[in-house]
Amino acid sequence: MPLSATGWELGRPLTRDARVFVAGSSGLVGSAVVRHLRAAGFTDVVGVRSAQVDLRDADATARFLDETRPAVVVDAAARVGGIAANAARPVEFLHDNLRIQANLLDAAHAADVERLLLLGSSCIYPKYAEQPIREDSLLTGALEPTNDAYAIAKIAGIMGVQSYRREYGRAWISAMPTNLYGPGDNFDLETSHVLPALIRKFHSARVAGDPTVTVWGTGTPRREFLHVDDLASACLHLLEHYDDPAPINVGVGEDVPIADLASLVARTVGFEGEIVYDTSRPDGTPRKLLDVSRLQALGWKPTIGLAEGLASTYRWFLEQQAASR
Ligand code: GFB
Repeated sequence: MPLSATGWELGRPLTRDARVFVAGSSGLVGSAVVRHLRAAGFTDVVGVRSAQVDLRDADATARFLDETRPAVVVDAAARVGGIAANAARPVEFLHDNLRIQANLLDAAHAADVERLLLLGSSCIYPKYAEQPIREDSLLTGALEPTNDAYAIAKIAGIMGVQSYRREYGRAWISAMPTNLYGPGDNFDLETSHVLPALIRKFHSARVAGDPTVTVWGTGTPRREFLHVDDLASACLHLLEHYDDPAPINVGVGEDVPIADLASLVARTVGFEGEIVYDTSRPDGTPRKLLDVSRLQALGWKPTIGLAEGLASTYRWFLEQQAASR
């Protein structure tokens, strides 16, 4: 098998008894990564709740990694949120994510973690980047103001991985997923991302018999949506097939206008009323479709289409509603 510049055997499967620490294991992404690794035969997958180990605390993080000594770390821990949460709380989105990433990378190096995958976001790219967005467009233009604090933190995470490769020869990588959705998502109407927010809005309107549902913005921005189980599959594929300093995009290669997403959610939920737009709410970046040709060249592609993924996420949402009664 070909060796990478850091000496990593590209294509070598990870041994299934390797200890893998998934930071953020109870979140949307982390829980999907844990599910996928266990289904793939990994027998020693470790997670930790932030109540047990606050990754913003450097000493606690260093102690945990020193005690756990994983061979692999997947960093799916972050303070995340939709356009409204990012715009309202830039300090937390900047500083919490900077601390989590710096603490994890430093602790992983001290614990001699041989393989690490840091997850970022498509919002790291310039607001008006050429579409579809290639990884080398990073830092070539101004960021989208509604989420520039989070974007800077995630860009710093990429730089942290690249610095540990350069200074210590670490076979560590970073991946930039597009907008994600799926089981375990946040459905809070103010802090969530658009897809779960619309599921909740249309569901509540149908149940209450409301005549209209309000969608933020103009409905014209376009977004690409990747089911989180597909992301988890891509994470394992990258851990076994990718070892390059450049971040690598993870997406489905097509996007939809928010208005079309709203209609699809209405149909999925069974809402037959009217959709109205609140243009006092921000649109955010007009488009952020990722160029996923480098990932496809590694032999990976997604398997869950938007309509199918939306329907299964809605079923999960209904199960949670029933369980919480
Ligand atoms: O998913 P979202 O909150 O974040 O918003 P971004 C996507 C688009 O959906 C925006 C519209 O144009 C919103 O105006 N939208 C319509 C809504 N109705 C709603 C609604 O009820 N709730 C929400 N949240 N949006 C995020 C970044 O940007 O992308 C994060 O803020 C992260 O940091 C994530 O990078 C991947 O897609 O605009």
